[in-house]
Amino acid sequence: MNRIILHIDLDSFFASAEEVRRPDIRGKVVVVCVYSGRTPDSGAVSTANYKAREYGIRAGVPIKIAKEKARGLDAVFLPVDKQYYQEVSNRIMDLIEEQGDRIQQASIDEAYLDVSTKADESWITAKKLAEKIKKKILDQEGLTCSIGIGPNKFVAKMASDFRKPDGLTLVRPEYVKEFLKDIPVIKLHGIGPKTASALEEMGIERAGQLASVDQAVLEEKFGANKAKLLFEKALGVDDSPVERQEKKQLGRMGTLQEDTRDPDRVMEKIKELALDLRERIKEKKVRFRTVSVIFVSTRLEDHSRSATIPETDDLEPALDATRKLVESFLSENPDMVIRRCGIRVSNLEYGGGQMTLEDF
Ligand code: DCP
Ligand code: CA
Repeated sequence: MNRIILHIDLDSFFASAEEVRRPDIRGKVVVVCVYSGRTPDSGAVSTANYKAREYGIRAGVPIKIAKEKARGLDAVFLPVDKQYYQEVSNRIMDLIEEQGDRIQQASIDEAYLDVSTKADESWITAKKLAEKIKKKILDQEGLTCSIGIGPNKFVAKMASDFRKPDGLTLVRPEYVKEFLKDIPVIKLHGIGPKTASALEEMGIERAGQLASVDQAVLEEKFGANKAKLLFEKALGVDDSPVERQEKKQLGRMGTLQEDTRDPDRVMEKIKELALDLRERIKEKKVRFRTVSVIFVSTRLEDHSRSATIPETDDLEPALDATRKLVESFLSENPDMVIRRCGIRVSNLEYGGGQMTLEDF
């Protein structure tokens, strides 16, 4: 059966996440930095928004040089806040997981989704699903992403990279060769800079050229295994499966009907989300020991509160704990009005969790 794989990649993730929570910096040049602390400007750019990239400011550029490039521009330099990006990422991965079960998270802002079905119209269905995912991520998190759809993970990844930001690229199996043909070898996912420059030295600059090189020549230069791999990349062949890894947490987020500070309203929403989460817990046969409530305020501040409970697969006792978390959070934050909220379980035991140390 032909496979259909989606690759979802958030656009300028850390920088866009900063723009979401800080409306005052939207539209400016936004540069997120890892400061090493030696001097005020030592360190490197972690990522920059697309506006900044127009001026050559991108991941890996030394902060000092980035500042020179940004001179005279309306630019903001911010330190990385990994905890915040992780929280946003967790919510988005939960959201993607709702759309299809076979998900493999590839990094903090990337995931593969296997949506293969037997239906003839499934490429069209896949495209509709991709549009739906893009819309959900934008509506719920204010972020754009780029999605590639292809017959395997490699092609899907190359397709998501093809048009960025906010792209959607579908590559049907019969167009894979044509699609890859003009892509520079250095851009082929999995080919490192050393191999790329070795290929360039041989006059091989694009995937199309690589695909038509004499096999013996490639084998002599790189050995049989590597040569095979290079041909596969050039032709867009990849059999690797979308490997579902055990998630470390399961959660659901939702937007309140109205912004509120009323714990009853918040709990109403959490109970509604818990219905769906309960199904997920049953399907995955997990038990959990931590329950968290997530709050997003009207000013888009992000907060969560957690409680540890005796290990269970039952959300009921967890809901009692969440009520307390909601009440104490609201009284600790008298000025905060809540726009979105969610519930999450973590500290998971898979396989029903009946197996304990005593079983051995
Ligand atoms: N990252 C980093 N240092 C790098 C590359 C990335 O700290 N050298 C971090 C910041 C990015 C995040 O990882 O926001 C995701 O990496 P991507 O390579 O997907 O880059 P972006 O999402 O920023 O940009 P793009 O729109 O090109 O995907
Ligand atoms: Ca990205």
